[in-house]
Amino acid sequence: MKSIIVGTAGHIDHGKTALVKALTGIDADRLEEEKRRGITIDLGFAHMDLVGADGDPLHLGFVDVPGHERFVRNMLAGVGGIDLVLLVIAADESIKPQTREHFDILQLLGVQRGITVLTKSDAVDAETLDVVRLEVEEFLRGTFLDNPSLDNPNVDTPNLDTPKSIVAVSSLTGAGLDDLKRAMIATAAEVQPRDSSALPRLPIDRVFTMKGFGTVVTGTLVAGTIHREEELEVFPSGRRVRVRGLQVHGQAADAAVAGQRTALNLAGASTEDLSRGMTLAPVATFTATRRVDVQLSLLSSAPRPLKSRTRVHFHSNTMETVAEIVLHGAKQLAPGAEEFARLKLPEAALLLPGDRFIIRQFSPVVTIGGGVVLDPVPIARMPGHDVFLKVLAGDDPQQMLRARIARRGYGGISMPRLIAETGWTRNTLETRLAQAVKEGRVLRIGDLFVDAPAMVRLQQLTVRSVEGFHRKNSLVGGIPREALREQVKASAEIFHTVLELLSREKKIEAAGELVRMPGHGVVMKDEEAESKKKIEEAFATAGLKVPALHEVIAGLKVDKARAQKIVTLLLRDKVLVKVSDELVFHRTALEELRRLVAAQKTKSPKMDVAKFKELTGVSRKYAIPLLEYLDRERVTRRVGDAREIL
Ligand SMILES: Nc1nc2c(ncn2[C@@H]2O[C@H](COP(=O)(O)OP(=O)(O)OP(=O)(O)O)[C@@H](O)[C@H]2O)c(=O)[nH]1
Ligand SMILES: [Mg+2]
Repeated sequence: MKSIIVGTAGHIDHGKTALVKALTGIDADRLEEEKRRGITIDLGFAHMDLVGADGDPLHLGFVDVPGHERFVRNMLAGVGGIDLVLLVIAADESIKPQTREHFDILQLLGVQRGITVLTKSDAVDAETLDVVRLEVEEFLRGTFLDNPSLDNPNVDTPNLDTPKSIVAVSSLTGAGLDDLKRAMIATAAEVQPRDSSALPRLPIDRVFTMKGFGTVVTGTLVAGTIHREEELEVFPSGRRVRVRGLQVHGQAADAAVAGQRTALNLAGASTEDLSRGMTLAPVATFTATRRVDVQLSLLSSAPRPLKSRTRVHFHSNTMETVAEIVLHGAKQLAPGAEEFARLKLPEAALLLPGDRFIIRQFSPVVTIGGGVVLDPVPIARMPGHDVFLKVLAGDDPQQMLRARIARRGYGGISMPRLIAETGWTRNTLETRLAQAVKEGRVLRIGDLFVDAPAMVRLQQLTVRSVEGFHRKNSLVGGIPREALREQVKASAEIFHTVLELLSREKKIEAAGELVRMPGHGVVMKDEEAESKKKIEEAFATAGLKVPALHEVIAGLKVDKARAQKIVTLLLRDKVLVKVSDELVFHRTALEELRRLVAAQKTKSPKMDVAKFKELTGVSRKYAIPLLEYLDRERVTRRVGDAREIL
């Protein structure tokens, strides 16, 4: 069975609700106020079953929208998930302002299929009807409602009269309704079924409580499948809910699939926790965002150019908020023009690539444009940003993925983050990445996908860093791994891979803790080697009564700068240990000190400075820095003037 969603659109009082009732028998005006005032205020719902062009059952879910200009925001909440529109134009009034505004909205939202219905045909004579038909044909010329069925050679409707793209009906007399049904069946056959294996998303359009059930939400399931007992996440609040019960088009069911009007009875949330505009989606899969990069079009009917940093009403799916628009390429956008832009939202919302949206200006509140979400996780603008957005605005999903991976450089991107940023399933991503991985354009490193050219850049950077290190530190055998990793700013996993690659190609040597250029050991001349030995000996024999460093250096054959480097080397190798700015000790002397202090503990756990001096035989000048060193090393702890031995 095919299920599609049919939406109405058109000016107030043009007979949308009457038409839905004439077709389905259901009065979609459900509010008391609507019945009293005879106008639609909020969305209404109905459904009917037909037999599809292929002989299979065809289920139509209707979303009836209000035509009143004050309720366009409600219309926008309903029109997001529709597959096929009935553009309703009353034959006695022809095209009116909300005919135009609704039609603009349908085009901006990318609705692909529809039928134009001239209602109230009983209220005009044949001549008037012809005139209106001509007017409407003119109005629709070149749009998606311009004879779509007739132009499509792929549609095979052998048993049907050629469906007309403009159908005149009377909901009062029933005239033309059969033509309309035939046209709907033919058009429904052209509707691409929505992807039921995609990740599910249900934008909520109604929330209410039902006696004996509790909290119920309804919406058009725009993608995927939702099962009974499934756990879902509410966006943007992050609340987790469980699907206790599920209805599709008013019938209890075990699962709802994309393209169906869906009602969910939820456990884990009350009506206060939920509202129109929120979205239900799989748990721990997506993140709500306050920044999106989009492709934006300004209607040619927009009253004035749109300046960057303008604030507008923003509508997407069932959600409504305000957004600040920052144009990427220009200071302002002329009516009829298109531009990449970044939208800043006051609160986080779940938006995914491909989501359509509408913008309306503040005053007067009219629709001025709309567009499509390209990137829900924009990174700060960088060179080539426009090229990146052009790829996302294109139609090659493999190229889009490569661009998304490339922009992460050698940081790479994990599968879960790719899912969150594209809205695609793991399977879809695997399929779309397979070729790039096979060709070596994208590398799989652990759970990361990494751009191959970025990895080459990292290899070059790593080699340059090691070379640079050698230049500055001729006496040191190599750069410690961790220091190198911090210098090139790579994650542990990626860095490990790069070192392996470079070692295998013999471009570097990564032996033990140090990384160096091949064959680059420490080149120490005889004089330096002798000086190193002298320094070490001077400190080793001094014990805790160490000489001043400058005195030791002064007694060497090498010059001061080289001597300083040798000391640095000894400090790095932890042969010497710096205890304070002036005091350097040999490692063995400090080890001996620890033993002494530990032995003292068995006699008394407390020790003052005097006791320490007595124990070690050092003067106060050495005692204080040494005790502070022991405190830092957690051998002792200062308690008042004394030390507690730990
Ligand atoms: N004569 C005649 N009257 C109609 C026909 N269809 C609707 N009407 C009348 O037109 C009025 C408006 O009809 P609705 O169906 O409520 O119009 P609507 O487009 O849903 O209006 P909103 O939802 O408020 O935008 C009602 O009084 C209907 O009885 C028709 O085919 N012929
Ligand atoms: Mg109505």
